[in-house]
Amino acid sequence: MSRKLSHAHWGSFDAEIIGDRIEAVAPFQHDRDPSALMGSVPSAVHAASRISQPMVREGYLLRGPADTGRRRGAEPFVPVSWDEALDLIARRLADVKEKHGNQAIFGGSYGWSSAGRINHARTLLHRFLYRFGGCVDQVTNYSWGAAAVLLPHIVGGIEAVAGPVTDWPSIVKNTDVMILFGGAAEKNMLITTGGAGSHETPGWFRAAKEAGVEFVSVSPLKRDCGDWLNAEWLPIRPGADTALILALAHTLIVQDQVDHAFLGKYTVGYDRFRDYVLGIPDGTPKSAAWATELTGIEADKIAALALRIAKGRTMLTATWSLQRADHGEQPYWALIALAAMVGQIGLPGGGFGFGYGSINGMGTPRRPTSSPAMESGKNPLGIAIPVARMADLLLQPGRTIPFNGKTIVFPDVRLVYWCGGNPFHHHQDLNRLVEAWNRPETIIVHDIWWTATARQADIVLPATTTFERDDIGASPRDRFIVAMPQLIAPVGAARNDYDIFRDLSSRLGTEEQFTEGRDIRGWIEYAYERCRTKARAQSVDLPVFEEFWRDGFVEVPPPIEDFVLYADFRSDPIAHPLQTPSGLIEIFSETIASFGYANCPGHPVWLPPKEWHAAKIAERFPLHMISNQPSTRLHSQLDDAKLSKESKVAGREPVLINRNDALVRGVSDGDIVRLFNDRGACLAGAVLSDDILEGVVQLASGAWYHPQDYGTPGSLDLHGNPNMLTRDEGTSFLGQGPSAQSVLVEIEKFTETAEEGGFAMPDLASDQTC
Ligand SMILES: Nc1nc2c(c(=O)[nH]1)N[C@H]1C(S)=C(S)[C@@H](COP(=O)(O)OP(=O)(O)OC[C@H]3O[C@@H](n4cnc5c(=O)[nH]c(N)nc54)[C@H](O)[C@@H]3O)O[C@H]1N2
Ligand SMILES: Nc1nc2c(c(=O)[nH]1)N[C@H]1C(S)=C(S)[C@@H](COP(=O)(O)OP(=O)(O)OC[C@H]3O[C@@H](n4cnc5c(=O)[nH]c(N)nc54)[C@H](O)[C@@H]3O)O[C@H]1N2
Ligand SMILES: [Mo]
Repeated sequence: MSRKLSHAHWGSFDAEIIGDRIEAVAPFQHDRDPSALMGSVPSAVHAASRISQPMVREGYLLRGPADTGRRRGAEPFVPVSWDEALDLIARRLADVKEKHGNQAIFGGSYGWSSAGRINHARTLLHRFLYRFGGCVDQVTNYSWGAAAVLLPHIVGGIEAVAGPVTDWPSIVKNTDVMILFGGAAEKNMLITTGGAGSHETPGWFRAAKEAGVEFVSVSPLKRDCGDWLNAEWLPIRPGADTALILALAHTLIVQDQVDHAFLGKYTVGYDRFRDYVLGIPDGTPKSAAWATELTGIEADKIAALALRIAKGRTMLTATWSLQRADHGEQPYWALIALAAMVGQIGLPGGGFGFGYGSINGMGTPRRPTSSPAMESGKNPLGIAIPVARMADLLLQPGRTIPFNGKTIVFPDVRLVYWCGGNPFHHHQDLNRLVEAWNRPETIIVHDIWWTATARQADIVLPATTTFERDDIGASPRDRFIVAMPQLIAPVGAARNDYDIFRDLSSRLGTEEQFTEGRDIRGWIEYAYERCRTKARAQSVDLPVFEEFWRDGFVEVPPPIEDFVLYADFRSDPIAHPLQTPSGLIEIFSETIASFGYANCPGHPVWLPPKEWHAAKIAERFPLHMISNQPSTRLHSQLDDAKLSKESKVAGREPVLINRNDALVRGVSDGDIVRLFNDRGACLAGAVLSDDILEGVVQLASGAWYHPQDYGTPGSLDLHGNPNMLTRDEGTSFLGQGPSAQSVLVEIEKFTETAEEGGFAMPDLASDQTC
């Protein structure tokens, strides 16, 4: 047996290896709060759902892209050799490029891939395709797509949502109360992009509590704040946060608690916002009483909260989920306006910052040294769609959509190449995606497991996990850089994405540009050394590569001083202006107003979501479904592994239902239920609870989509993927972010004989081997 340190998005761990198997894992010695997710690693790596070798859909192998009667996902796959598969892909890419140009190749390939920064699947696909003339790409992200577009207009950059935000030492020492819109669920703190040597966020929350910081959790779900935080729970109807924030602003105005000196010196456009809040242009004051109707929170509680916010040092924060909703720009913009009215932006422990409760490492002290990374370079085609408009792109070639003041024209996509993401997990309205996915002539997917995306491809290539290759892991939200030496031989015929793309590049005449003469190990050393040079410029001495690789990790020392977001700007707004047109915080944005978008006007406004409890359609679908991040896996990763499998109820993803809602529907704990609306339906396993607001149900994202009939829109998902039900519409014309959280459903007890709910292996044609 040997023992080696390794690393994943859910943290670093020691792996125990016997032969070519990872048998067990143990926490990394420096991790303050190791994540239980590591316990799923052995079963995931050695799962029966691993793709064993390259595969081609039978109809595609026989008829190629002319195969119009294709039934992706329903037909058998034929195993082929690596050479056959790579020759086929190279031929097809060259063919599409020649006949239709690079704009017919969609290589956006959104997805988290794995924590290794060199074998980063999506980056490698981009690196490969950009050297082949480019591809249609995706910009922004599913996590905070609306904020990514909004914040640069309002505060001149994305720091407030991506980090660095005001750090925890500053909060622990200075904050009186922290208002958590969307809570701060411990489950979310298990994860960081690029992984974490140490999970520090839970510890910082605890330290803040011990230092006397008070917490208020505004959320429909009680468990969005663990009991350990002793937070006051203010249950709110999903989608109503903007109304609450406007009412808090209204209370501050009528109670004369507004910091006019701050507004005058650091902001523009407050007067227009104030008039709107007072109801001058529309006759509707956004008072606490007005918001009670919308939020379900009593007016006196709203007024008391406003006064509490104004009284001491207050940190206002919201989870990223709030902006993954219809008009998701509004709660963020409104919260910034509220923070400006309170006047504490740029003060220690005060102001605002998003995502403290969304991901591990937000606010963890970290020197601004760079992380090692692979580079994709620039897309020579220069065409990119907002990330979540992916099904629109495939369905509607030639259509134009507004996006952040510009117009995007959808090209005619013939070939889709996905590597490191799982759209049949992450995209909204999966029935619509099935329809869209049927359009392109060729779909190529690299994955490790038979996810629904791999299963619905024409050509499937098996990728190694990070544990089967050398790599390096790091995150800007963590102090550790971690060596990721290969632990075991590749499982089956799996190959590294890097090697696959190198061999494809070689067939297409771009190998030298792709590799720049380096193999994987060469890139790891190069990336580490570059990072070391940059660190030196900031007086941080990192060991040489050999030493780092031998020791397995390096810890970048924490900064000496606390970090306070916008402190420079506050100290001198002339010398340190924000990168906005005015150089100030834009409570009213002339730029956004000039776009003329009714769904995102020039200042924060209340715009009711199309789907929520007060919509007409609630008569038919009265339950608001939250599809949040899962506690037992990372998105769809590790679903077919220990922790996630153990959490299933009757073989389905658990759905949390308020006890009263269950009672009137005759649903008991452990029943299989059917969730449905006009877009689709899925099964799930009922879990009854009092910790969820009445009228709200919660079904975590990430259960592998397993329809009764693959490739057929409208088919029932047997396993519990919430994206069967979600809406595939942009947050607004500004951000065009995903709006998964604004969705209504109905639930009924499922009384038919249920088929198997979990993973389903695709059929493999048995008469062919490679
Ligand atoms: N309803 C609803 N939907 C949501 C959300 C929500 O809140 N509600 N959240 C959204 C958010 S915030 C996000 S970030 C997305 C996440 O969506 P994704 O990032 O697409 O989800 P993952 O499951 O992480 O998908 C990564 C895929 O890459 C594969 N993979 C991992 N490592 C490698 C590798 O080295 N090589 C290759 N080739 N493949 C690899 C995994 O097997 C997996 O299939 O989901 C979004 N979807
Ligand atoms: N364990 C685990 N952790 C993860 C991930 C994972 O897959 N697994 N994914 C990571 C990723 S990619 C991301 S982007 C982040 C996402 O981080 P978040 O977006 O913060 O995570 P969610 O779990 O989607 O949402 C947090 C909570 O917001 C609440 N909420 C939903 N709608 C509303 C609303 O309208 N109003 C209010 N007030 N609250 C609402 C829900 O109850 C939900 O539990 O999580 C990261 N952390
Ligand atoms: Mo995300």
